[in-house]
Amino acid sequence: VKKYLKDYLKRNGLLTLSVMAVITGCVLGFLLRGQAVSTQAKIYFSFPGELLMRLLKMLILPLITSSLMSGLSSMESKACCRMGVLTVTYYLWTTFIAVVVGIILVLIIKPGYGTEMESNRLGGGPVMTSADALLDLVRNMIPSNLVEATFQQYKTDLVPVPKTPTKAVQQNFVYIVPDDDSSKKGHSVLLELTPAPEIHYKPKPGSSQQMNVLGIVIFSATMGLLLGKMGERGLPLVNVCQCINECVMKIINAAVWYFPFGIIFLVAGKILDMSDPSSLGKKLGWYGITVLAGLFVHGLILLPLFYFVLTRKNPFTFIRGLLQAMVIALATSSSSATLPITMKCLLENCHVDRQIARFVLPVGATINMDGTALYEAVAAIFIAQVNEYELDFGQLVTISITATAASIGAAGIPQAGLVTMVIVLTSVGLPPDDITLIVAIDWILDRFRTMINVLGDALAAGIIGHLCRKDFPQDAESANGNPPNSH
Ligand code: DAS
Repeated sequence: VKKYLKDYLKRNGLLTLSVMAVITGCVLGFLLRGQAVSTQAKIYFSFPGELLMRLLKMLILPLITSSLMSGLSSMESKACCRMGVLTVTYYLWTTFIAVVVGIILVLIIKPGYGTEMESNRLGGGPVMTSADALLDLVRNMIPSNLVEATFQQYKTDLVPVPKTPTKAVQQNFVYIVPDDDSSKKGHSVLLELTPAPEIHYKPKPGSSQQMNVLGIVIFSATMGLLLGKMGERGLPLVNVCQCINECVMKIINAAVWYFPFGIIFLVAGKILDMSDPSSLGKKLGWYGITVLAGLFVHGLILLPLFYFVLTRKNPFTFIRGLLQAMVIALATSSSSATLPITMKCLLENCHVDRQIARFVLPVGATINMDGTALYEAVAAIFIAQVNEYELDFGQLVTISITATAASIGAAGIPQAGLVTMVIVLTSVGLPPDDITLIVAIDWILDRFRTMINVLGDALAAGIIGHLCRKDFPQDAESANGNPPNSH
């Protein structure tokens, strides 16, 4: 029995502790909700959870840059292009399928019909069109300042625009005074534009939440490819990246034993802050059930099916190796913050080739968010149903495209999907304010869609690794599950 327990704890100790931590956090949070806990006490109580989030966020930048630069630099360029095309094609395909699953379910269940929810009746003109969304996505790929952008990552928020019309003065719009106005002949004046349209919420200008991670992924991938072409000359920097990557993985291996402790306070602190569950009532119940049903169908039926069809291996054995990452995704509701653990699970439990994992995961955590895409499509149609606004087929197609684009543009941070939701709503003329209808349970749904985002990225790495196995024969370390060593 002692030997069995020792083996079990060696293999599943952390996972067991993490699951127990989530349960303990929930119990503790609901127990404390009944007490009068002061704001200051809540801050102190949530501190271990805040440390956990900061630790994970701290590792994102060095992990993404070192993984991509060291991983891509050691790849043969043809193999690398094949892998890149396969990866992006697979991501777009699974994200679109997730949206279709969500649309079908929300049209069948019809959670928004007959709800007595007060909504901002239609009239909120398009604040951001799907063209804006696509432009924003491309804009985010080329951040004007990589370093500064990194530290903006978690400042993205919705900006409540003051109700009174504000005058938007455009600095460089110059109006030449007509000749007949002798008092100001030939002068130019700044023209004050008419008051900005009455909109209440919009992503803060330039706060493009994806600017940093997507920009850094593109920059690091480009650097990795160029380093690979430099041959000997690039080796010093490649070795530096290999060493950084190895150090980051060692920090993760050491830090993971803190996670269960941090998870308890992270989850309990969130529960302390959440709005009163009874206020949700049944009106949001069917909406939440629709989202969760969609995530279940996509995450635990379709994605494993794709994995089985493409690799002929048992997908649930692979998913078993990812459980630790999915628990962290559930606790943190941030796929970027979960990235270090997802990388560890892929290399040590699922034995995916390091070079594959180092490319597919950082890119996936940035642009592949099946759970978010499904959620945004369901939420938009739910809001249309609440407004008794019949969407035609063309609008459903628009929602599927903008939900896919919005999920690509969403950052892997808590409730990012709520922010990019504005794009989907305005693309079909729905009032952006109606986000307020679904905010109350978003913090719960966010956790589950983040789990599916992480699962989708990891399964993709398994599939791409299998399809490109001839290009990347697995090296010994990652084959027998030892932590990766630099070469
Ligand atoms: N929380 C986001 C993530 O980390 C998903 C979302 O907000 O939709 O993937």
